[in-house]
Amino acid sequence: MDIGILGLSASGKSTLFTLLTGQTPDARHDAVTTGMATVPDERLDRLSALFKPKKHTPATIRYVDVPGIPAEHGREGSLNISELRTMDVLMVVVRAFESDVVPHPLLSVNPIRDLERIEEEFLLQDLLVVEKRLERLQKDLMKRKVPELERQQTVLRKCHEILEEGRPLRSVDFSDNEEKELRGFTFLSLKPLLVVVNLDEGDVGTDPFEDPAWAILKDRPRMGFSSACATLEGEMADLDADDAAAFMEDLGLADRALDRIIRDSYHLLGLISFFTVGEDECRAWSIRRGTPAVEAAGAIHSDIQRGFIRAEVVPHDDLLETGSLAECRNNATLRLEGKTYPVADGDVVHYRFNV
Ligand SMILES: Nc1nc2c(ncn2[C@@H]2O[C@H](COP(=O)(O)OP(=O)(O)OP(=O)(O)O)[C@@H](O)[C@H]2O)c(=O)[nH]1
Ligand SMILES: [Mg+2]
Repeated sequence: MDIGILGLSASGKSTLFTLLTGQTPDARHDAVTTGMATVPDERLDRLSALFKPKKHTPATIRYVDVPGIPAEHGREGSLNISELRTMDVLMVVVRAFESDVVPHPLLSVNPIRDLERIEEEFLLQDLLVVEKRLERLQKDLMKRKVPELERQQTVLRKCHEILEEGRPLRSVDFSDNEEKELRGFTFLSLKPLLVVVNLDEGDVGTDPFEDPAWAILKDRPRMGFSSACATLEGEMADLDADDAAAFMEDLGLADRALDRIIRDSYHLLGLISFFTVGEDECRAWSIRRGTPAVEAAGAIHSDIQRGFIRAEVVPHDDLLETGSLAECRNNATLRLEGKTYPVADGDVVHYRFNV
């Protein structure tokens, strides 16, 4: 599960990547760097405060810093396509900060224009893939009718129409079967998209998306919208927790922009968390929404999945309220669930298994 960070050059991608992951990107121009970010979760923090475990293990997600899209002479070069195709979510950093020291590659600051350029590039790349495949299919189907290929042709024709209209594929509700057909093509405009506006220092605390110009873009499904001022976040990262809190209060900021970006990323990846608790470790595990209990066990260990007997499940807030698993057993907030139970976000799960 990877989130690719992309955008025009000098938009602040690497600065944000470092703040999110603590990793310094490789300085080589074409290098790709990967780093992990911790998913902030106050539910897990509260469970750890209750159990005082030896180990506290939050969920993590992976970011990939992809080299910038050059925009020389007002025209961007091609995207680093092969890197982006393997990503699950794309995070586009668009620049809203002014700087004489670091000129914008297009010489003026306009985040909506930059986002639209990148989205156009996605559409173009997807269109190329669709057209090439449709051509091939037509040839093959002339020779021999194959039902599978005909199905693929139907879906790709639909995609072609959407892309020609200038709409990203993620804006369409495909059926499960259609989605299966499309999976292998790794279309860029089908991937969930997180837009991060890198704010000017002077605009910290304002919401850039209130500008009506964002309205059409904001209506699109499977997109997230966040903003941060990378330089300010960098300054805050150097402060200790108390000073950072005071600093944020001075600026009237309710929460950390980086935390919001990570939470939005997690959400766009389609992930939820369940917890395991105890004196040894309190830990968050990432699964897709709707994952059955037996499969979720596999996130912890394949033995637990293989030897699954039952899952003991209690919502985290019930556990926090009663204060112990034993008490939850007594008051029946702790339930026994079978293999098919879809684990819910925030469940505390204790597996019984036998191998
Ligand atoms: N004033 C200001 N400068 C910023 C901000 N974010 C990044 N910068 C500066 O912009 C320059 C480029 O930042 P990077 O993070 O390297 O940008 P990038 O998008 O990774 O650039 P490429 O990898 O070359 O495409 C650096 O000098 C940063 O210090 C910001 O919020 N405000
Ligand atoms: Mg960079």
